[in-house]
Amino acid sequence: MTEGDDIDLRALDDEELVQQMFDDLYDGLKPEIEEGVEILLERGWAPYDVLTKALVAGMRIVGDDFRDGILFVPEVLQAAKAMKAGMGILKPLLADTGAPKVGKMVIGTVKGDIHDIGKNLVAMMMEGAGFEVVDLGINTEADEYIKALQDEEADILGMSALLTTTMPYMKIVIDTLAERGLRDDYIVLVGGAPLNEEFGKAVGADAYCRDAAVAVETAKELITRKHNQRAAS
Ligand code: B1M
Repeated sequence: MTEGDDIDLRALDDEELVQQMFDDLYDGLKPEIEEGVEILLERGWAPYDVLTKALVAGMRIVGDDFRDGILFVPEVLQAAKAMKAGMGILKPLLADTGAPKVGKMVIGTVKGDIHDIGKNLVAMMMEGAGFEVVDLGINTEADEYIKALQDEEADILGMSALLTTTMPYMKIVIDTLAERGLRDDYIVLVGGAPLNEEFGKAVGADAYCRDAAVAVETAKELITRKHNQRAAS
């Protein structure tokens, strides 16, 4: 019997339920997180709000305690699994908008890095906004990104990094694109918790995206600009 079994989640009001979901995520209780997500949806919450206000906000608490040495890798892995289960329920709701396809993105977490929750979220939101997404997963090498961009005739390269030790790899990918004369063929977007605007500029990306919603907005804006430039030339 797990801790969450004691609590009737349906008896809680929204605020209490979200607090309880923070605790359940912290404790890596997958079934409770799934139930919490279902309840919030039944109560009319928008999928994006469930994602950001319950799951992403809860993961922030996990991250803080991981940083402070209160939680360790096995616990964080459990929390990540619970988060992914919640995201699994939200994915079709965020992805199935029926919007016409506006462009194609190849996305992956860079070489040496296995964090994929943020990257998955970006992929989900991009799909929801009408982009086709080719997800290369984690630990992605420059050649893999470039091969996928060419094979898939993609418009956008999205790279994610969560570690200060792996984020410099983004520059290697962008430099490799440039060496092969391909840099200007693609819009390059980068994101991940340790990055910032300045870093994005320094590695030669077109934009740094703070979160998945910004990634969607930026992708839309830059792809429209690209289409307009093509039409004018
Ligand atoms: Co890791 N980890 N971790 N970890 N982990 C961090 C990143 C860390 C900050 C924790 C901490 O100390 N507070 C720290 C990095 C410190 C640093 O680099 N300075 C850290 C560490 C040290 C490690 C290990 C080295 C630990 C160890 O083994 N000793 C190890 C590394 C393994 C490796 O990659 N080689 C490790 C392992 C793990 C787990 C496997 C346990 C697990 C990952 C599970 C998984 O992803 N499947 C894990 C987790 C879960 C985290 C934290 C707690 C949470 C990350 C997360 O999923 N956040 C994290 C702490 C933190 O970030 N505060 C931490 C939720 C997610 C929604 O946010 O990914 O930021 P985020 O994505 C956001 C934006 O950044 C943006 O949009 C998303 C949401 O809207 N975004 C993009 C992300 N990618 C984008 C791409 C884009 C655009 C936007 O492209 C266009």
